[in-house]
Amino acid sequence: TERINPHSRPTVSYYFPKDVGAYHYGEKHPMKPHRLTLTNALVMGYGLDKRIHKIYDVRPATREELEAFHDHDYIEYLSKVTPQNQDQMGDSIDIFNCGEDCPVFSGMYDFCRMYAGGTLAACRKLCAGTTDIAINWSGGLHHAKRGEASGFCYVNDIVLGILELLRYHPRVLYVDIDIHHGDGVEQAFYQTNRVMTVSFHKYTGDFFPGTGKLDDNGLGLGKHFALNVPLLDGINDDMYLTVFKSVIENVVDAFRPSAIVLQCGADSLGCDRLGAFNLSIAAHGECVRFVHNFGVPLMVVGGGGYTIKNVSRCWTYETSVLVGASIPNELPSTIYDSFFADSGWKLHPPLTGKVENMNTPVSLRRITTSIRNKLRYLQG
Ligand code: TV7
Ligand code: CA
Ligand code: ZN
Repeated sequence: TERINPHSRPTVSYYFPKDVGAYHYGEKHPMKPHRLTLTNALVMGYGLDKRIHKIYDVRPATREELEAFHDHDYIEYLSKVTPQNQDQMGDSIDIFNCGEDCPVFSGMYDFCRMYAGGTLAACRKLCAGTTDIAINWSGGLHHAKRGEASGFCYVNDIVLGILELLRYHPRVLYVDIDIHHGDGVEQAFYQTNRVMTVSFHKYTGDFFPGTGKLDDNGLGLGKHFALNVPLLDGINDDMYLTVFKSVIENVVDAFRPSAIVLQCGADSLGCDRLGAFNLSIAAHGECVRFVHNFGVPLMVVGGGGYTIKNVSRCWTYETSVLVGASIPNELPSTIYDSFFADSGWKLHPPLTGKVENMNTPVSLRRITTSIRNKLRYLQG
């Protein structure tokens, strides 16, 4: 099909649900929606909005839209529960897994409707063919299941977005560079050959969510259409980029996706409060550039990321990569300047070398070779 602008720069659409950064999971909780406000301030501060085709506020997703994936009873619960009435809702807390990781906070359902509404609107725009790239940094909540919350995620905007893409796209590739396994998305599409899921993550058995081993590869029609890249603590830029590029190049070759969804969880950066990898913002962004360069319609979402000054730096840099702008290392001055003093207000602070690298060239070689062999089943 023909592009709207076959000869000019790709069109980039940016989705920012108004006030999505104002929600609070709780004082001690590591998930801070405020990082979205910081990201937006830096994106605007750098003037990247001038390179973005359009910035969209978002219509919150409706109950019907959420029920395209989620159970009716679960959405009913999310829409009714409040910090005040959650004790009266009895054991529903246990049934729907809202507790410490996924607390019931004020405005929680509106928060869910907003980030999901952003990803849905973005995917519809990609289906209409009126944008080449769509960005929703508030999305990417990859752990949510059909009938329960998990790992800071209540509603799975990625699954909802991919279901929307599947109306028009024969094959959708999902790539996940959050340090956690993208279990909710993998599980939702584990039995279909129309969605290929690929997650890069820390895998040690005790690290959340505990799934995502090399040999979990799909079931039924979906056999060979789920890939997992289990990594150890402290992986550095060179090793990560070697594995990432090798795997993704082979995957795109074999699967030939008509659309790609990229989850850019920034907890894979060095110095993350919950993570244990050693990636720089430049390397994280290089993964985005590599996927972008295939020239396939692309949905980009956020995800994890718990050292919020670095999350906002990272997603700002990645926005610049996607719009094809090169931006200076000197951060623009914003009302949030105090967050960025650590590096002398730089976009690329030193983040590497804090955790010992437990990966070896041999352990990584084993993974890339195994994945190349698994992909041979696809060519049929
Ligand atoms: C996509 N790690 C989400 C990643 C979800 C990780 C976990 C916490 C955590 C929760 C808190 C908190 C925390 C300092 C860190 C087994 C448990 C251990 C709850 C205390 N501090 C994403 C989910 C992971 C909540 N969960 O991929 C309130 O860390 O390991 C676990 C499960 C049981 C529950 N307890 C933690 O990045 C967005 N949770 C402080 C306050
Ligand atoms: Ca991942
Ligand atoms: Zn994560």
